[in-house]
Amino acid sequence: MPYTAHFRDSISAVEATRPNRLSEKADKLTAAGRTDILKAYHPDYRQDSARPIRVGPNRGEKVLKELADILERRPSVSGSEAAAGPAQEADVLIVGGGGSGCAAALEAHKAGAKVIIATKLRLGDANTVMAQGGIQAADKANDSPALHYIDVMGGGGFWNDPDLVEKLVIDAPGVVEWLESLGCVFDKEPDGTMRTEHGGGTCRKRMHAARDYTGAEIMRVLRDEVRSRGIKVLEFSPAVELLTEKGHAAGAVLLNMSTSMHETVRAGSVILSTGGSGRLHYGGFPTSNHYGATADGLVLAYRAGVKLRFADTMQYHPTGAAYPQQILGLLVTEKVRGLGAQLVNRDGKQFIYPLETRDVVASAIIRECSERGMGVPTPAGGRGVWLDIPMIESIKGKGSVKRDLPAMFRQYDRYGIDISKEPVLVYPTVHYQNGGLAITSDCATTLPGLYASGEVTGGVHGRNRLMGNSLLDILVFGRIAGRSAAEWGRRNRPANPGISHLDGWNRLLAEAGIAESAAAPILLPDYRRKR
Ligand code: MEZ
Repeated sequence: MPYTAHFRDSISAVEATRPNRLSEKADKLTAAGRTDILKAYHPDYRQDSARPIRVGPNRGEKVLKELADILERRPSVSGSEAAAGPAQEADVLIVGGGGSGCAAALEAHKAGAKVIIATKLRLGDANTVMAQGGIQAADKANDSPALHYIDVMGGGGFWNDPDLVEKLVIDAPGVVEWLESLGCVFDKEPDGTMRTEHGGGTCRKRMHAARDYTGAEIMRVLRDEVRSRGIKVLEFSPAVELLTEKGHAAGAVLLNMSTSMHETVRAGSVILSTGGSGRLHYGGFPTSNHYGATADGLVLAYRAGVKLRFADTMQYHPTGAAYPQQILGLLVTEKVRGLGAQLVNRDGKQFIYPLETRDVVASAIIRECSERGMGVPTPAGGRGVWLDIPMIESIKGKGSVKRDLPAMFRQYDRYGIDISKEPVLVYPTVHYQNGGLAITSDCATTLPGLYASGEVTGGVHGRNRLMGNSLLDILVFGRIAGRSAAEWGRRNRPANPGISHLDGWNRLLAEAGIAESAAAPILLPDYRRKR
C-alpha cells in the first residue's frame, strides 16, 4: 500500500527540508536533559507501568504489570501428569533453540556432555533471527574493550552488573572470530577488514553486520553447526515446568505440541535460554518480537525460587514501523540511523540527535507525538514520526539503501513504498527485556544446576541495552553457560526428580489470596481473546 494522499503534505515537508538537514547536526542532550526526558516520557516511568509482586523471591518489589500478572499464575501441570509421560536423559538440557541455546549446546557438546535442546517451535525460531543491525565487538585499532565497557555502562544508566559487562566486552572480539570460523559472512571493506558502523550511544564504530539481516546470518551458521554435530533437538516441545531434586534443577517437563502430552527430560543441569517477553505487549505497545517471546523462562525459574533483576524495565526500540498497519511494530533497524538517516516531525524538522541511546530517542518520539502534537497521524488511528531513509543515498551514494539495507527495502517494497526515495513512519515498539533472571558471571542462577543465558537474564545491560549488544550477549553468555552446565551436569545426574517445589509455590499463592485460575507459561500470545 503506497502512501495515501493523507501523508502527501507531510512527506513534501520532509523532502523540502532534506537538503539543509544534510549538513545539520542535532545537538546531543546533556546528562540532565536525558534524565528529564526519560522521566517525563519513557513508558517505564509511567505510574501504572509496574506494581509490587505479591509472591516469590521479589515479593513487594515493583515488576512490570503484565509480567507480574503472568508470574502470579498457577502452574499448568500436576505431579501425576509430569510423571506419566515418556522420559529421556541428558547431562545438559537446554531450553530454547535460539542463538543463545545453540551457542550453549555447541560448547556443552564440545566439553563432552550429552546435550538435548528442547525448543518451543523450530530450531532457530527466536528473536535472534529478527536482530538486524549488527553485533558489537571492539576489534579495531582505535577501539578497546575498555571503551566498549564505558559505552555499555553509560547506556544502561550505570545500573549494569560490572562483572557481567566485563565478560561481555572482553569476550566480544573472540565471539566474532568464532562466528567467522563457523562460516558467518560479515560485511567487509574492499581491503578485507571488517566494515563497522556506529550504533546509538557508541563512541566508536564497532557494529559488525551482515547487511541488515545479521541475526539471521548468525542463526544460519549456529543451526547448521548444531545439526552437523548431531545434537539432539526436540522441536515443538516447550518446557512448562522445571524438574528439581534435593533443591537442584534436574530437568524439565515438556509439552509435546504435536500430541498435547507431557514428556520429561531428566538432566544433570538445565540452561534456560528462552529469550524475552515482548509478546506481553507491555503498556499496549506493539512489538518487534518473535511470537514465542512470552516470558516462559522467567515463569519457570521464578517459581523455583530464582530472583529477578530489573523486572520493572523494558526497552522500546525507537523505530518500530507505524505504517502500513500490516507491519505495525516490526523493527526498522537502528542501522538506518547509523548510516545517517534522521528522525523528523510532520513539518520535516529534526527533533533529536538520532544516535542518542534508545531509551532517550524513544522518549523524544513519544514527546513529539504527544505533548508537542508534531506527530503524523495514521489512517488506523496511530501516529508516528518520519525516519528519513533517502538521506542515506545522499550520504553514502546512490544504490546504498538497497545494498546495505536489503531486508528493510523488501519489507517496505511489498507495500509499494520505496525507502530509497520515501521516508518511513515510525513509533516506539516493545523490543527487549532489559531485566530478567539474576546470574553470576558463570551464568549460574541461585538454584544449583540451573544456568541461564541471553535475554532471559538481567543485569548485563542495566536499564537500557545498546544496539548490537544483544547478539553479543546471547553468544558470550550462551557459550559460558554451556561450559558451566556441562561441568555440573556430568557430575550430578538426578535419580528421581519431580515438581515438588511447586507445593511451596502453590502455598504462597494461597497465602497471598491469589485465586488465579489461568495457568502459565502461556507459550503463545492469544490475539483472539484481545479482539
Ligand atoms: O541489538 C539490537 O536490538 C539490534 C541490532 C536492533 C536493530 O536495530 O537492528
